Amino acid sequence: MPDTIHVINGPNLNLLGTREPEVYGRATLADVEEACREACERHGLELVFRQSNHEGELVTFLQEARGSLGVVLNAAAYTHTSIALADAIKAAGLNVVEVHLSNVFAREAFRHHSYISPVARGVICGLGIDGYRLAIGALAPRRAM
Ligand code: CA2
Repeated sequence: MPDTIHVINGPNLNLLGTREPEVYGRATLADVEEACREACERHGLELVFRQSNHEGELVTFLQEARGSLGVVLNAAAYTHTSIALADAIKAAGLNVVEVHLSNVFAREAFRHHSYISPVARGVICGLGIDGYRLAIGALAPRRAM
């Protein structure tokens, strides 16, 4: 378990690549998973990759990530609304990197506030699918070359 990274995706991200490519790019969620798997393999880490449209299920996923190396979390719209997800991160003592495909600060004002950021170790936004790779690299233990 200590060498596992959990990548957790929130509501509507199962639709990636089907609509709004100008905002979210053309990659599908399967492409995101493949990129994460490659990044984890490069660092010798196990990957658990999950998506849910349901807030409570995302809370369960976070609880199940307890004891892992870290979590890459794109909570999608729940980023801007969910105290439950923030509480779950705190309660499980998780090392979380918050990721967004789009630059939320260049979008509507309601996307500028995040309940996740104050309980995250770091935040990456606006870099598309690369954000997930960078987050995995940030969570991976540094090994001597
Ligand atoms: O930029 C991101 O990654 C977001 O987390 C995506 C969320 C949005 O609510 C956040 O503010 C920023 C929305 C995900 C919706 O995904 C779609 C995928 C394809 C088509 C339409 C929506």
